[in-house]
Amino acid sequence: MLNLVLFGPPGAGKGTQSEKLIATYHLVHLSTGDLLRSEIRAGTELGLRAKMLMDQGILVPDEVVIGMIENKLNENQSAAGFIFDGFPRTVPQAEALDQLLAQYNTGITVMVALEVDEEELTKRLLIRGLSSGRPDDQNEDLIRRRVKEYNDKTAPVAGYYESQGKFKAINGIGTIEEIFQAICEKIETA
Ligand code: B4P
Repeated sequence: MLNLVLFGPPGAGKGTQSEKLIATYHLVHLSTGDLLRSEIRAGTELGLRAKMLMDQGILVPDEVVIGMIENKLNENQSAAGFIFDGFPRTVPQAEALDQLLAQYNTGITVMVALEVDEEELTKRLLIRGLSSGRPDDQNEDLIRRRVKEYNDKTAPVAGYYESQGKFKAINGIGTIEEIFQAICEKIETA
């Protein structure tokens, strides 16, 4: 079973690369950003609460996203593996994921971190904001807030996987195909 954590700051290309990886490795895609946006579209109570935080660039509480991931793991028990995109975003989320996977006698195979500087992230997200309609992509102050939230709360997750010998970093600047090939190489040698 291949369980991949795709890691990196907002706009690093996690969603973009996930689409290519799913097609190659036949993994189930679990994106907490996508799951939260679908709750927002459905107008659920969870979605309304998440929207208030996401529109300010703030992380949604751990128990909310852990609960969503638990449901998805239960629904996909015969999967060949999972790609975790945008999750875990805090160390408690990483610990909870290990506990959930242990129930299925499995664990994370490898974490691949996409490294992209803040100037490039801001540029990409502002461009996406022109067409995505995502409120969190539409102004530079909010993007800086998201990057700060990443540096404060999410960056330590890299150390969590490093201490398990599962952390691999790649340069997230280049063509989508070049970055895809670099991720595949890390997966094949994991
Ligand atoms: P996410 O939906 O996870 O979004 P993201 O970090 O903005 O994007 P990603 O890295 O996937 O970028 P993409 O490939 O699209 O999170 C949104 C919000 O949800 C968070 O701020 C938070 O509030 C909440 N949330 C989600 N998960 C959570 C969790 N676990 N805990 C708590 N809260 C959570 O790429 C961005 C752009 O760059 C695209 O336009 C793409 O075309 C472009 N691009 C990609 N690769 C490129 C390349 N190589 N060169 C040039 N451009 C490229």
